[in-house]
Amino acid sequence: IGIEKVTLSVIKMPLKSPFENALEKVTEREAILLEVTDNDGVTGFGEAVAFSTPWYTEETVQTCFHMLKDVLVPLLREKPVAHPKEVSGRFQSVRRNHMAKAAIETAIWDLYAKKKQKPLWQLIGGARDHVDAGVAVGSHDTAEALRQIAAFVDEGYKRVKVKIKPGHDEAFIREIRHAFPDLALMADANSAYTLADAPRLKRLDRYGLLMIEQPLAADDIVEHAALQKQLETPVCLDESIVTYHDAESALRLGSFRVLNIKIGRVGGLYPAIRLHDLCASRGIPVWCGGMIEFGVSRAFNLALASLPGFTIPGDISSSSRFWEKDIIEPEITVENGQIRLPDRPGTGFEIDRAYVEKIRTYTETI
Ligand code: OSB
Ligand code: MG
Repeated sequence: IGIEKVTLSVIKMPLKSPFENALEKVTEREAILLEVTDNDGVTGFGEAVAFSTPWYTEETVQTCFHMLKDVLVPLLREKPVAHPKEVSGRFQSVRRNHMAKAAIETAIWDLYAKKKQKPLWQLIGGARDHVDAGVAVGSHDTAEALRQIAAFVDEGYKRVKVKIKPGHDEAFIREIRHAFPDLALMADANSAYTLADAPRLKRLDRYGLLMIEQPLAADDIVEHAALQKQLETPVCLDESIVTYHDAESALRLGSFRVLNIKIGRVGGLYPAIRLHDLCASRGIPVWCGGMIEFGVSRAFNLALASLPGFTIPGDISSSSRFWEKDIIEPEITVENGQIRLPDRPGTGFEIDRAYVEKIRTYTETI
């Protein structure tokens, strides 16, 4: 695969309703849509999932744009790659910048799968043709969260995640559990607690949560291990695990019992598959995390979640969860709590180019 051209488009769209967590209230989403054309004229699409500001990780839309244009695409142009698995290795000399790397790496996977005339999920060893749908609720208002959960349960979602933070945890969870006694429910703290809060987190044990996601610092694995020893509820890591080495070290320490895998956070689809394989070999269940993303990134999440170790429903929701209209055709829909994997080549979705032009704020071909 030799790269002929890469078109970067910054797109921007308001969310249907604000998505709030311990760190940020997201009301509008900016992202970079990336189209790669190879020297046979085959194209692939990727999406950079960094936000406008660096609240979730250090990357932003602008840092991704710079890295892609000035560093990563030039590295790929030095010589062709035979397989998309090689792309993340080609970026070895570049530290971090995982979302920028993932944007181009995934585009090459899409392109490669199209060349092979195969659905991406089949190419990577997907084990199921449907994935269970799960959803994250981004409201700290109890009445509003209950209303949203009821609607999502009605739509068939099989797992619901809510956001907690100090002062907004036990009473909130108690009310949700009271209203939905059998719901597969979990809580994500986005690193809002410290180890001193362990007694307070311990009180959540009685609500039968599937897990508590990233309770402590975003770069911690040591204190999470200490916390896990005190909790019955499994600890799931998100922010803390960005490399394979992070996961190995955290497994050694016992810092988590479940892993959230996000393609953007870990630097690409191949690094995500390797994390899946590592966890599978240790009997650790994984699920696919979401980034309030557009359909291109969502489509890669679907393919990833078809792997056998993804045994817990992830943040894998319909296009309509966040958007009035998504950028892909057809849109992703949930039926009976599941999303069907496409049988077309690549990720299996087309881009609505006219619509992308409408919501585009900047574009450049390199
Ligand atoms: O912490 O998992 C997170 C959204 C943006 C950034 C980080 C996170 C989230 C979510 C929702 O929790 C994911 C989604 O449904 O897209
Ligand atoms: Mg999270």
